[in-house]
Amino acid sequence: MNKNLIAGNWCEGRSVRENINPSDLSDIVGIYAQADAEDTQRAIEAATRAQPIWAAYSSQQRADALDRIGTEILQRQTELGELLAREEGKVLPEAIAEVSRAGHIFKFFAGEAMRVTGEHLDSVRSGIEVDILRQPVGVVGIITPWNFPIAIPAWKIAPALAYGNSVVFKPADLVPGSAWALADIIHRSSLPDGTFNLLMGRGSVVGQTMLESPKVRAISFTGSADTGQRIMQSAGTRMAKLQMEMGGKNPLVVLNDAELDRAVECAVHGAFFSTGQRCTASSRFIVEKGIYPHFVQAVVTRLEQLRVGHALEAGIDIGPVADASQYEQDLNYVDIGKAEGAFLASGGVPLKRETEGFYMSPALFTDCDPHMRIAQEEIFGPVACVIPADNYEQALEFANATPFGLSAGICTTSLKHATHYKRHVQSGMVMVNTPTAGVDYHVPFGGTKASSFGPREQGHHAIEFFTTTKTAYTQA
Ligand code: UN1
Repeated sequence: MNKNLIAGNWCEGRSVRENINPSDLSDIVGIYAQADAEDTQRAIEAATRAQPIWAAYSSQQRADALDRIGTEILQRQTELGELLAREEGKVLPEAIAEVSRAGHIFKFFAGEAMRVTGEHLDSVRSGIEVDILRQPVGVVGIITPWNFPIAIPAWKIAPALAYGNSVVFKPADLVPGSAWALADIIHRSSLPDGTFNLLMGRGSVVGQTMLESPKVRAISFTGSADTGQRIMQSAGTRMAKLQMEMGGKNPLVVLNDAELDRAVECAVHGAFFSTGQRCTASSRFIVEKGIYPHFVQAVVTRLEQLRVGHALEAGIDIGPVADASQYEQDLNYVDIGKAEGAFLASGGVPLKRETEGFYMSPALFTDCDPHMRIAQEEIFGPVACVIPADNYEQALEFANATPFGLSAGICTTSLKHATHYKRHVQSGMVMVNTPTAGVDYHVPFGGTKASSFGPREQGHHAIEFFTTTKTAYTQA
């Protein structure tokens, strides 16, 4: 049984949970301890005691620890990738790439630990000088989703530790395996006991205790918009610092002058790889009328070539949906799309494979109206819709017409339109001739409108959330 890590000790839980492989429901990946509210309180206490000790370590010591973590992750990327693919269902090459990304993130933030700069100014009053210092926030609560079981934990935990914070980490219930493996690596990297704590368990118990504890000064969360609202109501009202990455309904605009092959690759990769289970997934293709029939035809042809199957089988392009409730939701949206009058041009049906799993063929709806539910609500599965547009201006208007604003793409050879789109699309990330999903780890990540709240994640900009400034006035 895999235990929780509290105050430097592996601890049994009051109950346990099975981790099931969505590619093969008879395969139990492991048994994981479930923390309760009391365990969570103990972890928060330990993190509170450890934080000043860890912050007093030299930047070199913090950098060395993060670098060791990154090195081990990279050395074990195949093994950890297999575990990830087995518990989450993304295909093995994607899973290995995700593990490798996590390793690089730790190495990036090892460097960042050495690059914490301040500012020095003269005061407006003579004889006084001003220093602006960066300091850790304190105990940080980290709550992560199931769709990136190691990369998202890495891009929150690594900067938290780099800047001298301590961590209470609650991974998604569905994917404790990768989180546990990461915790084990971190545990062996000689951090003071209690600097990093792992609490596997329910959001309503572990998560809620973290949200309500005044000792947890900051919460970094990635997940659904609904959960984001609840976090705001609990932790927001007690003035915790919040960083939240939530949903998307990301548009990919395809103009008449686009290179067709590239547009099709961007669309298929962005919408359907990782089984469409990415907040950055393209779920709306907004296509100018001149290229519309060619684009739809080419996407349908490409979708029919994709192989859906067991995530660990060689040659598979799309693994299963992650769990039963997500599977039901995806298939339900296919029914909603049909009922709304969209045309189901490809896929959208459950598939049988040798092993029992949550398999479905990637669904493409065409002739969609931008106001349909399938064109407005985040589905978080392999379902995309095509919306015709009269011209660039209308495509941009449709692109902006949802509550979300995470990642927006455009395929065009027009410098004029690409430049205009980069400036005017309402999103935190914009992609020209490249998929909306699959981002770099060394630059800021985040959205606008209902997609995100608080300072950006990743890259050097992560310092905004994981530190606070202190302004020091000195009269010599
Ligand atoms: C990516 O597209 O590479 O939950 C990352 C998500 C995002 C991460 C996407 N926070 O899907």
